[in-house]
Amino acid sequence: DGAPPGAAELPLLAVDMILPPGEEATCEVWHSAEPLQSGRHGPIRYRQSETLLFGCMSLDEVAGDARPPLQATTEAAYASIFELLEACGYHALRFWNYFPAINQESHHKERYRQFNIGRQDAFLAHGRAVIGNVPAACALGSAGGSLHVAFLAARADVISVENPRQVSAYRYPQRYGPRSPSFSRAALAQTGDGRLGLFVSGTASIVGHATLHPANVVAQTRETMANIKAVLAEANRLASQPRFDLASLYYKVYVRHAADLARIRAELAHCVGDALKVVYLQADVCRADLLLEIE
Ligand code: 3EB
Repeated sequence: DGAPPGAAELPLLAVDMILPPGEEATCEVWHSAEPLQSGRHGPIRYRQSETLLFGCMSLDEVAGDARPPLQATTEAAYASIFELLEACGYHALRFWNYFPAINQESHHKERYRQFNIGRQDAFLAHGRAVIGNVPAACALGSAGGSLHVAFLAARADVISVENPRQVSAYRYPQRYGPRSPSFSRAALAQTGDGRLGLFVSGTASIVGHATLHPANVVAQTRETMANIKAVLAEANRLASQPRFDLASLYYKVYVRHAADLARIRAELAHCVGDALKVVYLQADVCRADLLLEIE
């Protein structure tokens, strides 16, 4: 009751993620003032305007060949996305990846590493760069269910942003996995209102390529915010006018241990001030020693 006509056609993802105590259930809605059209391509449901396309899919992990099911399913998910983007001429801008047991090992590999292999194989199979001009992303552990991938793509060119404090993720050394993750620290693109939008990737307490402050959640929060600040400075340099600052962002904070939430909240309020717009979720982060990730 009250659902708008065509709601079944809307690209909607329901991700199984635990709400920390005291937090309210949240729906994230991307809206546009432009006319929108719905479409489907394989497992993808999407909605597009002249400037942007948002799509998503949920895929069960199924074994088909010798590859770990998560790796094969990830490759299939990204292959359908790239087919769609090639057909309509949009540029990948930002990906959201959610799947259960992200730090668990199966098939002699951590599942996040299996995911990275499937993702990179799809990039390579579609002739896409895996260094340099790659989209922004995040990858989090859900509480259960399928592999969920959501994405935004832009009609115009996308500008990838890196963080001078961090080794680019696509150049991480092998000790973090046989294939580097294919994502940039942020991406800039024109949005429908004629402005440049900034989409910041999941950001954590990593400097160089190493995790800093492994058991200190307050220090990890502070380091993560220093990284976001550095990404903003780099985005402002590339956008050639200073316009993004910590107070203007919308934050989503993935917290590994709900018990850390009060300390993270206090540190974030200290870094950003009263203008802070934030949603907190409980999720596993893709390195076992990371206690939070902020996008
Ligand atoms: C990091 O900086 C933390 O694999 O898509 C952040 C954002 C992280 C995106 C991804 C992983 C991803 O390496 C983890």
